[in-house]
Amino acid sequence: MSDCIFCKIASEEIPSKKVYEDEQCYAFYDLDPQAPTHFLVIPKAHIASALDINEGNSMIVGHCFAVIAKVAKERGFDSYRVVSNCGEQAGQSVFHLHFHVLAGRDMTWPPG
Ligand code: DGP
Repeated sequence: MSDCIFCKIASEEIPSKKVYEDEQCYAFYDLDPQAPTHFLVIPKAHIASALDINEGNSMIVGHCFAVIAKVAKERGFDSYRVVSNCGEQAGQSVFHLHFHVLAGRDMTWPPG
């Protein structure tokens, strides 16, 4: 989508600190880290939020989670949190589906 900041990051039109890339997804460090390690995994295809996941595009979501596990293993994480804020009330500020991956500190629950 032409005016989507995460589409522009995935196409490297806007620079980011890349963590991982393949044909289907892109991972990069969050601009405003909430943990010692905090990166985002996004599908390259524009999906606005988790509310827009359906039978036709859900394979990419599974792929994103496989990438998260691969990067976590490579980095030796044995504990991490994956978060996807869906909708403004839940804290979503960028409307391109993304998975926050947070690691390196104790996490609280409920998240607040
Ligand atoms: P959310 O609020 O759940 O929609 O998360 C959006 C995250 O994206 C937020 O933690 C900050 C991050 N972010 C927003 N714009 C940029 C950007 O231009 N570059 C990077 N690296 N991160 C961004």
